[in-house]
Amino acid sequence: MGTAGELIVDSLVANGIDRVFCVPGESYLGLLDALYGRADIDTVVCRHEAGAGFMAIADARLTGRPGVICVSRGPGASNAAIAVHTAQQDEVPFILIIGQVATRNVRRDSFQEIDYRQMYGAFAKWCAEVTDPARMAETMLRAIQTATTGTPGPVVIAVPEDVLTAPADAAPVGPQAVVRAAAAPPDVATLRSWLDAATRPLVLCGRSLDRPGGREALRNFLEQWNLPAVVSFRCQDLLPNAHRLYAGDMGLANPPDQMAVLRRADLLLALGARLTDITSQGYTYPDLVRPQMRLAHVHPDPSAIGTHFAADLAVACDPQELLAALGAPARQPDGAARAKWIDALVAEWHKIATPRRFDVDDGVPFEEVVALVGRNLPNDAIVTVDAGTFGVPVYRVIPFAPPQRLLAPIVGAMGFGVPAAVAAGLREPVRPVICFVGDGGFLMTGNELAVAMERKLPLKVILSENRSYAAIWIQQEREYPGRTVGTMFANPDFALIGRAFGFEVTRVASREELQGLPEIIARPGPQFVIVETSLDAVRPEGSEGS
Ligand SMILES: Cc1ncc(C[n+]2csc(CCOP(=O)(O)OP(=O)(O)O)c2C)c(N)n1
Repeated sequence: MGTAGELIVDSLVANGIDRVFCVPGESYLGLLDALYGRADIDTVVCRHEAGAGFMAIADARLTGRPGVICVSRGPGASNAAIAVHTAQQDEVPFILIIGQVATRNVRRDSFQEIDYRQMYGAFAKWCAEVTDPARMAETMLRAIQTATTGTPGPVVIAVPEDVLTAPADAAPVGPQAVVRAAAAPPDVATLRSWLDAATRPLVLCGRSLDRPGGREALRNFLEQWNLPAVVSFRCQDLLPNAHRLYAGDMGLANPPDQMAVLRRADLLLALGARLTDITSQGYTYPDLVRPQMRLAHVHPDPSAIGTHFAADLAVACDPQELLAALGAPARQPDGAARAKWIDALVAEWHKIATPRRFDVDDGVPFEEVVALVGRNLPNDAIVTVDAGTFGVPVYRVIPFAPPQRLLAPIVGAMGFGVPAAVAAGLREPVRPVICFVGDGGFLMTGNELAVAMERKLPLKVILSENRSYAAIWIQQEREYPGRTVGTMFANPDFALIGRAFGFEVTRVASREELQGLPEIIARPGPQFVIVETSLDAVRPEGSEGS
């Protein structure tokens, strides 16, 4: 008979999970021991639980399976909190396993003890404390089901150290059946008739389509029905951005002219998208609570529908199932009118997406760096982005096209970029992985480059050095002109840091030097590019934060 710790590992493996990220702790030795010598699961040793969590999130984004991290009690579990929050807002299946204090000491305020059900109760989808090894199989079943279904999200499992080593007489369950609800035929018929009748339809597509087959189904649907689409916040990689039906994204600061056109839609089909804060432009698009246009909201999670915006048609189903059921239109819409509507939308998007020229001499405008990378982006590249003002052009001027991937924190958490790149390099060793990160975010995590070094990952890290938390500095300049505080800093020698992690380092201090960037990115080994970034270039109004 195996232990409860072994049952945890067997349950993960039975569900296709072949990698866990961890920082070890004395409170879960029994689980670590269950990972010993296993060829079917890769244990990635990390240096900080936040980075481990971000790696697991990026891995989950690429596999569709839950990302898993194992951490120690109190301090380890506290460090992991940012990943739980990110998994919740980014809709990522995620399992955090915590070694809890021994059962005899639970709720005694013992050394490093936390009640995780209280701590994580506010933002995890589910939080369990397993006090009986006989409940381990059931707990893993529910953990995987909860993390992956509806709106995917984080699950926390705390297991006392003595429970981990206790015998557990159960077989692991897996692979578990996937919940994939189909739309009811009357709803499909209604939506078909609405799509047919609409003069100015608009599809707002979101994270639920970020899974195998989702992108292809979406593109096919839009082309068949001749429908323009916008993507929800930071989901640019759902559709080719140069496609004639791509009308941009719902971002941190969509211009008023673009919003005026979007408001003219007479049918909004929210497809696999949650209408949350940024995507709904601060709950202003569509109109709260009764939208100005017909709203059809399709999402796997019924609780994501009708929470802020009253839907005229509410369909809780898998978006891909709905697209399959919708099929092709019976007749093509009026060609000229539809073309005019699409043109109006796409014209606004092109105004935003066109890279700008900057007349500055205090460094390299990072938008020009991003535009150059975008023009030379390999077809199968994975781009990871941290949070900061350097990242803003990534969402506008890189014309993403599947199978290229964008791994950016929807929650806007700094520190995500580097660990995400490391996880992507581990998962997709032959695809080019490019990471954009600022000098603030790089030092929030960054230690994950030790894993890149250990596993010999040829990552391309492009670090924007402007010696400031510029995204916040800009906002201070706007709201408290001349009174900036807490946003400027001194930097260590990043070239030494890059070399210490085994990277070849290049410093780009001028536009002339920038021209060599595509060649550097195309080199086979790990590359660390430090860009002397202009602050003047990000001074204008309308710059974004996270
Ligand atoms: C973990 C975390 N802490 C704080 C913030 C608030 N914040 C958003 S962007 C930003 C500055 C980012 O600085 P840097 O990485 O240097 O990029 P820059 O804005 O200078 O381009 C800060 C502090 C955040 N989003 N996440």
